[in-house]
Amino acid sequence: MESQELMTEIMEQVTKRNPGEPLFHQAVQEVLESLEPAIEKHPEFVEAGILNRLVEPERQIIFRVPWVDDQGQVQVNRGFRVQFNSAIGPYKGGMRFHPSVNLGIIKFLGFEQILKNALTGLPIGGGKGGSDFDPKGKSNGEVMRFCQSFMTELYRHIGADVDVPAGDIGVGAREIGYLYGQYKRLTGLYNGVLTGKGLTYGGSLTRTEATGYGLVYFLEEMLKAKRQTLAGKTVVISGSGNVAIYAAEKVQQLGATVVAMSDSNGYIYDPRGIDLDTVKQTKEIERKRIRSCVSCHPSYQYFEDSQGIWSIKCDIALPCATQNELDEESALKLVANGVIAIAEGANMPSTPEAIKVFQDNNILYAPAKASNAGGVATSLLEMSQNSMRCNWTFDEVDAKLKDIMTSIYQQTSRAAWEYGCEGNLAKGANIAGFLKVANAMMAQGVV
Ligand code: NDP
Ligand code: 2IT
Repeated sequence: MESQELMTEIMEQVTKRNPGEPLFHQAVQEVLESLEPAIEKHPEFVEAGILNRLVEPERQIIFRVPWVDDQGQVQVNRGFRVQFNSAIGPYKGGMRFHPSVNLGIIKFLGFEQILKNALTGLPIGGGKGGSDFDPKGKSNGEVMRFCQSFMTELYRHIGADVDVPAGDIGVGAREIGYLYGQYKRLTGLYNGVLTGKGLTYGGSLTRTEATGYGLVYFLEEMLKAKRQTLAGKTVVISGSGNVAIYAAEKVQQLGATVVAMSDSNGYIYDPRGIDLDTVKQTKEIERKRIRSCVSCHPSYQYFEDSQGIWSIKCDIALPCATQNELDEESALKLVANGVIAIAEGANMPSTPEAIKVFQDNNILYAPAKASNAGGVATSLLEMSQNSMRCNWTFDEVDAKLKDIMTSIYQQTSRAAWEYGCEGNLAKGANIAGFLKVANAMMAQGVV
């Protein structure tokens, strides 16, 4: 069968088997489209049904999460863990707590995670989980009771050598702490079963910063290839959560100016630059909206429209909030305003149409599964330290993170070149990640 025909057939199967899951379809489609040259070189993968197996999760767990709110009312949420692929190591991937979470979102994230984790060069398979629970506006007591109930089911399915969850949207240090406490209570085990732990109970230095810093290390490599640096550049960053804040911190350290940041309500803008201490205080400590930053900095302008952030003139755009947040219209505005590079901190933040705009206009484009892999890579460094019963310094972990991001950039650009699409890092990332997973699956037989 022609490889194109095979891809169409697999896509039809995915759509039929997973109805009503457009984000999962989108993620699979983007990967399949780019794998054609790899499949043509490796007919043995087709014969072994590698692609058909890759798009079907090994296991999908859905469970009830009952808890009692501060008014004494019983609340019921839904919990998910999708253990997608364990060919190269234990399942690994974050957990998202957001009201929009459903099985399709977890599958799209889990599928992306397989190839991302392969690109890190570390022994981790792909998985993802979460819940439609909304931590926003909940008291610490409510978040704790929810996390305890969630873990009371999840603990049966995870383990330090089985499946190691971490954070994602809505799951940060507070949630990981409550989840870890309950896991330890239920199992009596003190091991590295979750990553993103606090520094006092097994966490790793640099894990908090890792996704954002890693994104900027990847961006630096991409710019270096064009003899450019970050110094003096103007940067727009969407989101103001974990990834956005530490991406902003690193670009500022490297001499660029972050002129705008956002949340799901709107964005703040100041051409002289955003003060990160205020953003950290507002978002990490006070858990308030980004517009509150204006009270400390009257020079900031606030716009109640998070999409509008892409109409700001900038050299570099870093989408770090959520999927499909940057569409064709926004991409066209960025290009018209002279953007030179886009690097994705969020998972699948650019729509397929936006990616086409970047590629058609020769804009440097760093795809999420390569450029945001620093978070999960540092999670593996946390697991290593837990197993070795030791702690590395901030600089040691940061240096390893930087090496990993450089290596991901090199693998990705080399694969693009080898498979006839030089400069297309999106295809390069998919091919390089896929080849690792496919070779491991081939070696292990039909399982
Ligand atoms: P956080 O919960 O810390 O922050 C999320 C940010 O994105 C907030 O500013 C939030 O605004 C905004 N946001 C969330 N949902 C939406 C939405 N539907 N529309 C507009 N804005 C939204 O999450 P992270 O920073 O950890 O995650 C951000 C992205 O990075 C996600 O795509 C995640 O999958 C990805 N990622 C995270 C990694 C990690 O280690 N944490 C690793 C790799 C990727 P608001 O407060 O208004 O909701
Ligand atoms: O999307 C991601 O890579 C994450 N949310 C981090 C996963 C992890 O296991 O650290």
